[in-house]
Amino acid sequence: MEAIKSTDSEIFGLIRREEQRQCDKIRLIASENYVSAAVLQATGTILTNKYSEGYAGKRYYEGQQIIDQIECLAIERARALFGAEHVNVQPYSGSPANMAVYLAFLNPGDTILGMALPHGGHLTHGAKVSISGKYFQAESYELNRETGLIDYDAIREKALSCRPKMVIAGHSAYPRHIDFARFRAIADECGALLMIDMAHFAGLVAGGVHPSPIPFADVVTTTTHKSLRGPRGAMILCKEQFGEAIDKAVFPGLQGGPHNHTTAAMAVAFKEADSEEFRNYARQVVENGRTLAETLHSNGFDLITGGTDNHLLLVDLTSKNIGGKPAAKALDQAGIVVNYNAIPFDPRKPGNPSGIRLGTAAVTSRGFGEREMTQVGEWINAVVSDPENQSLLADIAENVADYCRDYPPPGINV
Ligand code: DSN
Repeated sequence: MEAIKSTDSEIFGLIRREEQRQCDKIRLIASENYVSAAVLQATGTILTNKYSEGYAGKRYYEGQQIIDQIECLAIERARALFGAEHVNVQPYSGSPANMAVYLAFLNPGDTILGMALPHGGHLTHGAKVSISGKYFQAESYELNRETGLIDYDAIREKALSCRPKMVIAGHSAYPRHIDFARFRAIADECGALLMIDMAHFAGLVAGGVHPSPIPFADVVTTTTHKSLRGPRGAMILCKEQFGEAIDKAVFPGLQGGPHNHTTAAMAVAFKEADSEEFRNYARQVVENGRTLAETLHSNGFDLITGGTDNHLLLVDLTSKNIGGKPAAKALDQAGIVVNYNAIPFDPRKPGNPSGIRLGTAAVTSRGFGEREMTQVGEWINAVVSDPENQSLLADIAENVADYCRDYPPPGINV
């Protein structure tokens, strides 16, 4: 970073501090991860200098001899990794990927049916504040009030009554597997397309520890930077018959030139994900989720659905007499970074909901196993039990930073 240091000492200093923060804190934000040094290096290359509107063999600027090869490699690796017929690696991130799918298949005013945001869905699945809820007739399904699980019969009933043009499965905060075959059957019965957003669990699918949505969906979208451990970006995977519509929607429908440095970093990440090492990582992510769930449960925490099948836990703090926001703030002070999150049928406002969301993808990348997750669960319990005790929070933060020193994250060398 010598050049950044001499050109812009302010930004250099801030990057260094962020590196230190990422090393010293326990990152339990379910959508975050640490990329490898190789992915990081690819992201910071001269590929950022090139414009490449179009697709390999059909670009609108010359000089694509190398870029075409990079994009084709990324596509081929993604196709092999996920067993997909057609892949587009150009979406800038998850929200544009979802918008491109809507642009490909829907007209303004068409009906879509997705999981409600406060029940674990994503903004772009039809939330009223999002363009997906403003331009489309967005209907939503909720979780079962008693179990916190997806209620497939209720979704079927809703789909048959609102007749969506597209059914959307996938989530940002649902700790269990999804029955993709049930969603396929519901979409077929009401004549809808099925889009599955696997952003959160794509790495677990690649690692073979989560059912794959590919055989069931017409279109699958995913970011590449969550459990998949790639750069910030996204891709769309679909049946061959939809490939042309998807490509046209991404470019020229929604975006301009692809971010070639990101495409290269994706290719590197897909290569890394196609390995025994990554499959072991994915297994450990899920094991770590279970261990954290057990530790919290034994300390009296209520978990939505009672536990987890994936990398994600949704904790209801109602019985602990604390809101999600003050709990998240106290945990951050203690060196444990989480986000506050609504729980299904949350009686509290979104600005200070009843829950926190935890994820194990990032800590597993730095080598945490069951022993470490038990320790993390005990620290969370100590903080949530006494969140205003400043000296306790400071002590835990110091212990956390010491502890983290033995688990250097990939890609960071401080
Ligand atoms: N912001 C992501 C998450 O935290 O789940 C979703 O886009």
